Amino acid sequence: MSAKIIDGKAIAATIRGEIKAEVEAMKAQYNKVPGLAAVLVGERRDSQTYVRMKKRACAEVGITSFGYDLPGDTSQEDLLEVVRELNANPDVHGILVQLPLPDHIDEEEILGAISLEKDVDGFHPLNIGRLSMKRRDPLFVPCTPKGCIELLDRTGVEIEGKRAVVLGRSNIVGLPVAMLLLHRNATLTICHSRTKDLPSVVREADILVAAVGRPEMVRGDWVKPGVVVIDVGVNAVDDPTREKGYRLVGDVAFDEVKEVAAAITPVPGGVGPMTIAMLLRNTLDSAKRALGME
Ligand code: NAP
Ligand code: L37
Repeated sequence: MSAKIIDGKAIAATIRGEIKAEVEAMKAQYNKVPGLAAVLVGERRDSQTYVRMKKRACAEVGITSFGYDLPGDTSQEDLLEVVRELNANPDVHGILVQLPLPDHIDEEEILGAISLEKDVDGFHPLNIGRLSMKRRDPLFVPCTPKGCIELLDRTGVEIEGKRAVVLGRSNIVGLPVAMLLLHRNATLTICHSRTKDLPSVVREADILVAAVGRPEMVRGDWVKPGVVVIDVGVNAVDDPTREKGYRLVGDVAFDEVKEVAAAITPVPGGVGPMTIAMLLRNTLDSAKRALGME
C-alpha cells in the first residue's frame, strides 16, 4: 500500500488564506498591517531564493516586507545597527535575519540583539530557552519546527504517546522540533552523526522527522510499516535532464519509503512552504500583540 502524501504546499496555501483574511480584518479595524523585515547578509544563492520567496508570500497576504540586502563583508557593528533600527521601527513587527550568517559575524550576539517581541524566527536565546523548558511560553516558536507540527496536526496524526525519532540536532531544526514533540508528549529519540546503527533506531519510530541534509539517506528498509514521515531535508542533486541542471530531494528516499509509511511529506512541496507560512503566522501574531488584539 502506498502512503498518504502530506501536501504541504496545499496546507500552506490554506494557512496563507487564513492569514490574509486576518490581515484584512486588522486593516479594516486598525488601519494597520503587519510588517516583516528580512535581513540577508552576503550572496548565498539558497538564502537569496528563500528570502525572495518570503517577501513574495508577504505580498500575497498583505504583510508589508522591508528587505535589507547587505554585502557579505558587513561588519558586526553595522549589522547590529540595522537590527537596532528595526527594533525601534513601529511599522516592523517581525525581524528575520536569514541564517547562516558569514563566518566573521557573531551569530549569537546578533540574534540576542533582536527585540524579543519581534523575534519571529524564534532564535533569540530567551525564546529558545523558554522553548526548552516546561510551561514556559516562548513568544515565538521557530518556523520550520512549528511547520512540522502543524503538518502533523492538520493531517490528524496523534503525537501523544508515540515514539518519535528526530534525525539531526541543529539549532534551527532538529533541536527545536524535538522540544516541540516532547512538549506534545511523544517519547523522543534524537539521532546525529555519532549515532550507532541508525537504521535500527529509525525503525522504532511511529513519527520520523528527518533533518540531516543528506540526500535520500533514509531507505525503505529503515522504517517501520505505518510510520509517519516528515522530511525536512532540501538537497540539490545533479540532474542533467532538468533545465536548471539539478533537482531537489529530501533526506528520505521518497519512492521507497512511501511504500512502507502511512504518510509522508514530499520534497519539494512538503515542509518548505510550511516554513514560510509559519513565518507569516508569527509576523501576524506579533502585530496583533503590538495592537493589543490578543
Ligand atoms: P545542519 O545544521 O547541517 O545539521 C545537520 C544535523 O544532521 C546535525 O545534527 C548532524 O549531526 C546530523 N547529521 C549529519 N549527517 C548525519 C548522518 N550521516 N547521520 C546522522 N546524522 C547526521 O542542517 P540543518 O540546518 O538542520 O538542515 C537540515 C536539512 O534541512 C538540510 O537539508 C536543510 O536544507 C533542510 N532545511 C529545510 C528547511 C525547510 O524549511 N524545509 C529549513 C531549514 C533547513 P551532528 O550534530 O553530529 O553534526
Ligand atoms: N525562518 N528559515 C528561517 N530562518 C532562517 O534563518 N535559514 C533560515 C530558514 N530557512 C529557510 O528559509 N528554509 C527554507 C527551505 C525551503 C523552503 C523555504 C525555506 C521552500 O519553500 N522550499 C520549497 C522549494 C524551493 C525551491 O524550489 O528552491 C519546497 O517546496 O520545499
